[in-house]
Amino acid sequence: MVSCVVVTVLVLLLVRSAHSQHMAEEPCSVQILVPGLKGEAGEKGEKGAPGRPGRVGPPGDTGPPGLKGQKGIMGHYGKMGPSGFKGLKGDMGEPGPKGSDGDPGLPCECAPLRKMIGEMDNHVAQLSNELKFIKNALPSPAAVAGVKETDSKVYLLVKEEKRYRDAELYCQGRGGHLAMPKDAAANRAIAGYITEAGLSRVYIGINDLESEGHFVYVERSPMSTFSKWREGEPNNAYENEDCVELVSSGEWVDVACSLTMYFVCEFDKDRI
Ligand SMILES: [Ca+2]
Ligand SMILES: [Ca+2]
Repeated sequence: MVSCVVVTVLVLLLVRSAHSQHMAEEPCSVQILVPGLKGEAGEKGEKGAPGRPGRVGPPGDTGPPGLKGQKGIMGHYGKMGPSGFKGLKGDMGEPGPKGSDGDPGLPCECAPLRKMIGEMDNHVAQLSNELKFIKNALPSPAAVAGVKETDSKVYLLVKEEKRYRDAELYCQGRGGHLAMPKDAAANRAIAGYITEAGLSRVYIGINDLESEGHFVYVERSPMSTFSKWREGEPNNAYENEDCVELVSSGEWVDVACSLTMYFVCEFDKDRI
């Protein structure tokens, strides 16, 4: 009913003269709306709300390189690395200071023990000396077949071929002489030694260099009563045999001193 009234009012305003008779008789039958005349421009409205942000634009061209930045601060410590290889053993340090005296011992019947300990101390000292001697006497251990000792002597078999004089010089350089078997036991010891080493002959410290046919020990002491010449020796063959070799049987043979062969040195134990 309200819409009919509004429509009626509008129609009456716009086409009052032409249709006033019909409108009065049929109030809601006319449905035609006709636009009115253009009105005057309204007042400018208020500024609208800001629009939505536009779409992301395409990437720009790469610009020229920028200046180098400042050095950064130091980073954190890195992780600990794996262990290195074991180093070489260091030199032995200086001996430490002498320790304080120990507590006094308990009284006991230790005389036999003390004697035994004293003897052991002597043995140790003797062995230390011998070891020192051996180290000193063996500058080239590969050349030495070994060391043999009797009660009073140490024998050294040297597997370097030398002439008689050079062999003696070698032994003298180590505090000894070419071996001088002055009794059967010493002769057997030396002969056994060279047999064990698989050798057939070695120089020993006997010669007649100074007086033909008059043999002496290399240390120039006169010969003892002991001798062990092979049958037919010494024969001074070619009038040129003034030195002596000992063969594995233990017998002696005079030979030329210019021959080179292995030799045995001897050292007095009490001088080691
Ligand atoms: Ca001779
Ligand atoms: Ca001969």
